[in-house]
Amino acid sequence: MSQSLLYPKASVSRRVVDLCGFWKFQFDPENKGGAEGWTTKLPSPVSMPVPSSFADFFTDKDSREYTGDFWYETEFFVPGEWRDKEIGIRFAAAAHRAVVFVNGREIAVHEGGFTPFVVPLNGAVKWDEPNILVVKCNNELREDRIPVGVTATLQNGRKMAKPYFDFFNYAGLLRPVTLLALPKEHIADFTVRHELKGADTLVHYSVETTGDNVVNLAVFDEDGKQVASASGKDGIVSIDNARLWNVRDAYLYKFVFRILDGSAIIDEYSEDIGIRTVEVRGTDILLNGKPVYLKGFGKHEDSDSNGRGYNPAVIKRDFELMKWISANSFRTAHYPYSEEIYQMADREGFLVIDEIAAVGMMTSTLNFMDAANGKPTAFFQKETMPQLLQNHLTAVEELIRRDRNHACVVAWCLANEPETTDESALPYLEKVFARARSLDVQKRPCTFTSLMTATPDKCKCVQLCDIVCLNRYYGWYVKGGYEIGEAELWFRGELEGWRKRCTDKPFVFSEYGADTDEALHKLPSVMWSQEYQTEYLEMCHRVFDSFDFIKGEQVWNFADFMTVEGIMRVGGNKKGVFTRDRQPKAAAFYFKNRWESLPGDYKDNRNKR
Ligand code: GCB
Repeated sequence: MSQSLLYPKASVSRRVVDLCGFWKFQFDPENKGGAEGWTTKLPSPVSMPVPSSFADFFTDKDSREYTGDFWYETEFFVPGEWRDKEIGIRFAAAAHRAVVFVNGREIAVHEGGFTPFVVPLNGAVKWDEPNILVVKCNNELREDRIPVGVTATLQNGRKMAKPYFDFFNYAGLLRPVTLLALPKEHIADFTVRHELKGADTLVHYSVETTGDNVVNLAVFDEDGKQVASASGKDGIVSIDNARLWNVRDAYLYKFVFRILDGSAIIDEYSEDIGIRTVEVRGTDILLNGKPVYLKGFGKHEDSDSNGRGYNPAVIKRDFELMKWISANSFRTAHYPYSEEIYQMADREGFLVIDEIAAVGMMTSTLNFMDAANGKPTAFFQKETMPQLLQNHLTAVEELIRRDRNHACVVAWCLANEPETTDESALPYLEKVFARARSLDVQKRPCTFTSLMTATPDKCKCVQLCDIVCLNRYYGWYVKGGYEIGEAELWFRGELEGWRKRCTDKPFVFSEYGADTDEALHKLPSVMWSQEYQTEYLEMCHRVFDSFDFIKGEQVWNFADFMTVEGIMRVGGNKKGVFTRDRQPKAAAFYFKNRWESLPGDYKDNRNKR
């Protein structure tokens, strides 16, 4: 069971119990929990909601900035009638690492704060009795783990996170925790790959189970009518006149997988699947063979009080705002998001560039400051690289296994702004790209986002990308304010360079943006004012509109978000088109106007090849 990352769903054969609620919680600054028996009982806990990030609940700085080990405790009950089942606890996300104890016994360790893991429980639980679940988490940043940073120890002995990235290091049991009971023989995983052959739609599927009984697949349309079926662990279903999944026009078929013993159902698992193809051809991104232009955002999972904790209300609001503004896509900067976000994107027809938590891959301790100056940091030459690569590859596997069946996922973003100005990045990233390509049966495009200083003459790795994603800040970090006219010339100059270097790839602006105070209005504009944000965006779009290989714009950021404190940030990063509490800045109305008027296949180049 521990291998299965399938979303927890009850069915005729499966049981799911939600373990969320208030748990006990305690910081362990002296690292003494293990020696003092906290594995069965926390000595002086406070209550803590699960899921959540702990940082923004407390009123003192030591708690907000807390870095080190912290412990959770709760109780759960396992009914005796589950004795013949395989049972486990599923953590949807424990940032950044966790050790799990049941009734005092260590039963699992997991590294990586943004992907799920299941802890098998048989053998460790007491049936028909309460069981004690204790989780030791740790949120220290290191150069051999993702996201990358370091942990400093202050003179008073307290630890402090020094991220190489520009978002607050929120941590904790960020997403739901569930108790699962599955039949011993169960569906562990499956993949689907879609093929459009004239009027025929073929779905190639492959199911992994823990036994040898027969597997059946039945496919139902949205009215509940069965439209196809097949038998066998691997096979093809053909759907006549299939309604394809499209941008902002989603259609989801229900795929029901069953393990059967004669007519008896041993296990049943179902998933809503959108049928579509995605590919890159020349400078086009094609969905179902038709070009698409990405309009949208780089986002964060970030909200008031709950930090990076799962927040269904904010998820709902974000999708409503994205629909209102006429966006069609977003990037999950800078880590895999909650599974429910991809489910909603599937349902609403949004295109997602799915990013891994490989962020901070250059030594840069002050938000973005070092990243902008171009000074080499020899990041990929550090001795921590072999270990970092191992963790990175495991994270790629977990990301792709978790998300590969979502129609919304149209590309994998395998790193944010790695230091690709240095040759040493190439062998590292080659391995990461090779792993991703080998795991995705849909062969979705792979990319990384390119750092500002990795210009066409300096980037050593862009050839790995199927779509080139540029993070560029001309008019903000480079030549901002009154110099914006020069910024535009520099910007155009760089793009001319790219036109020469990559003649046959689509480009997407995965970041561009200007910090903006929601209360500041200035005539004439100055940097930080709402007027400047719009002028800056107009300049960027003028540039994008004049290069036909640019196939998308995802502005940084959807909403203001929290970062470390410091001279670069005023209460966080303010590049949001919306405020942190999800209200529009002036730029939101500007975007609405622009995106409503851009056709879905804007810059269709097919007839020019
Ligand atoms: C970037 C980073 C992003 C930052 C952004 C900024 O290039 O990828 O994490 O928040 O710049 O606002 O500086």
